[in-house]
Amino acid sequence: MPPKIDPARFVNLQVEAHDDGVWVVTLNRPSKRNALDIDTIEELVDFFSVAPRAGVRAVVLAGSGDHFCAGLDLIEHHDQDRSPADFMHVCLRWHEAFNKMEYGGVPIIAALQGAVVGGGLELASSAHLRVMDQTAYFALPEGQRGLFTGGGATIRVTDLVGKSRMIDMMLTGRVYQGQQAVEIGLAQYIVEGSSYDAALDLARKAAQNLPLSNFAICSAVSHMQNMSAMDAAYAEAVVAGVVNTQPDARARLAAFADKSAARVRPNSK
Ligand code: 1HE
Repeated sequence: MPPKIDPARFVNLQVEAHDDGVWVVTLNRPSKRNALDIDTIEELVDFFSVAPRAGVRAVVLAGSGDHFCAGLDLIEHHDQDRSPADFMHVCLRWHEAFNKMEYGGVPIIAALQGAVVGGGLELASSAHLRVMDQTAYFALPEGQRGLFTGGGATIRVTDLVGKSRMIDMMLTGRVYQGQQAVEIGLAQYIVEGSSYDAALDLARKAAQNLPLSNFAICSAVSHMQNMSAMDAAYAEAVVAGVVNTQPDARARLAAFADKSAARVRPNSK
């Protein structure tokens, strides 16, 4: 029996099933600007551990209120006065959650507004696509707080923007927003209206692909990035062997052959 997700189990996240297998996961501590405390991280681990086996076809990841996420819960961190080993284990739980997201095979579209900062940017960069509205801004204020990134920014944010920009953001607290944030790769879409509506549209579109294709897109690409070119080419061939012969693809290929399938055309002007 495939596992089921019970939305009532979640407290710091609001978890809702929509139609077409699209789920919406919303960070739900707006009074704390959705800062990531340990309970929220555990709920993310929970949801994203089960989602790939529970028929979830795409996820919109959102934050409630005016800000997507203020990063590490600095008050919890201050109050707990953690030892190095304690904080290492905190970071390992963040990695558990974010690796489940990036490598889980379920498309995740982040809907961004307001602050996407520190660990909030680490969370957003674990999604497969980022959609920002006009209020969204990105920063890594760790340097100014006497901290360092611990939730994967050195890997994922560097992947998005490159090493020099990443170091600049950390050293100087540089903030990116608007079109420039898209140009440097922090977001893939910027919209005039609600980033949530736009992310939901993209999630619905992605959910129409066959799940095995999406699994490969949202898992294999990341794994292959970690391999040598030789190994990645080999792994790609193996994944394509499985995906491109899946029985569910036959109907789509038949529709192309009998000319009933949509053709790829340029966007209308
Ligand atoms: C928080 C947090 C937080 C707000 N942890 N409680 N992240 C940062 O350095 C970002 C810190 N936060 C901010 O810069 C601002 O709060 C915001 C730009 C996000 C929002 O500003 P604003 O004016 O709307 O809100 P505020 O008045 O600053 O905060 C409202 C409440 O949210 C307040 O709580 P209250 O109980 O006094 O009302 C704040 O304490 C609370 N709050 N941000 C805890 N981050 C694995 S390593 C990752 C490393 C990092 O992520 S470093 C963190 C970087």
